[in-house]
Amino acid sequence: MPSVLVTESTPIPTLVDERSLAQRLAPSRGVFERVRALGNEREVSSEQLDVVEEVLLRSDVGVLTTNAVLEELRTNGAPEGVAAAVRSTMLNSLRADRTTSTMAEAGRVPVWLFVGVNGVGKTTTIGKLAQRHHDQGRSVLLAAGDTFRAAAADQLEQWATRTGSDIVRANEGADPGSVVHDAIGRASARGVDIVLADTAGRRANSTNLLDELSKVRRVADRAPGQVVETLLVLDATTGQNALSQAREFLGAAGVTGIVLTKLDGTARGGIVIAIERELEIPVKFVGVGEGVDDLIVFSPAEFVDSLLGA
Ligand SMILES: Nc1nc2c(ncn2[C@@H]2O[C@H](COP(=O)(O)OP(=O)(O)OP(=O)(O)O)[C@@H](O)[C@H]2O)c(=O)[nH]1
Ligand SMILES: [Mg+2]
Repeated sequence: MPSVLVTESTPIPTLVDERSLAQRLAPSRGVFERVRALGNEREVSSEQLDVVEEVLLRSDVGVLTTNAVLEELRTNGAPEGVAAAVRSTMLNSLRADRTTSTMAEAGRVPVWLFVGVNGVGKTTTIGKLAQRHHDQGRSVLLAAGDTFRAAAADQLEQWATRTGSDIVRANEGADPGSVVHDAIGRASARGVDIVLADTAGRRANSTNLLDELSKVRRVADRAPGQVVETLLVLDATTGQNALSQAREFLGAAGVTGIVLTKLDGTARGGIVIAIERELEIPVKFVGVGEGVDDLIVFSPAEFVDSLLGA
């Protein structure tokens, strides 16, 4: 059994945000205002096409989707309004299967592994998801695989306390693979339903972060563990940088889905579409605030409506 260090920690305050998704995404919605204001024309003027192009590019939707929207408007016009035409073309580019798995083979413990560079919101996302799993009746164990600094495990422990989850942590500098290994052993012995494993976003020495993640992943995927989701966490406020970061992680980590955080803090919310289309990995959750409830299962219709709806 691992040695579990238990420390007193201040609980994370409960922030309840009653605002609608459109209100939370107000900065991104603001960018689309000029498109919402365009009328319904059988033929869309070149001035209107310019507005659409400028708005889509400003919102970081990406060139591919922008061109698809312009093509649609040139070919079919906008009998139901430009906003409606843009809405449906954007929706068409978000058709990925975004189901998540919480089931492992018989006798094995399902593991969700979280990867991404530092500061993107991995630990916060784990806390929010721990709550979500609890609400769905699952017991949760958090694995503090970020051993880069002691504060990382402290932060995860606050979320464990807050969400009533078990936690396995080790001292700063410990081998992340062995923390995850111990966590899975404990979860298996106790019949825990799911393990959520945190990882570091940086390394103290020259050892390659991606090599370390591959190693952690191998350990986590060995019986009695089974990695059923590897979620790459990206910060929406970093725009196109998030895309280039993602490309580095994809190969090494076997990513099954993306969590896009801080969508509430950017006017470039269209990055969701660029990320999914260019990486061909589904966006499974989006973060829209710092509170425990501020993580939503990504729903294309709800998202596009919050930008373009009345
Ligand atoms: N506004 C907003 N803030 C968020 C969201 N998700 C995370 N944050 C904040 O982003 C900051 C970094 O989050 P962490 O969860 O510590 O990030 P991390 O990836 O674990 O970082 P490292 O442990 O340094 O690798 C914290 O202040 C979080 O509260 C979100 O969806 N919206
Ligand atoms: Mg962290």
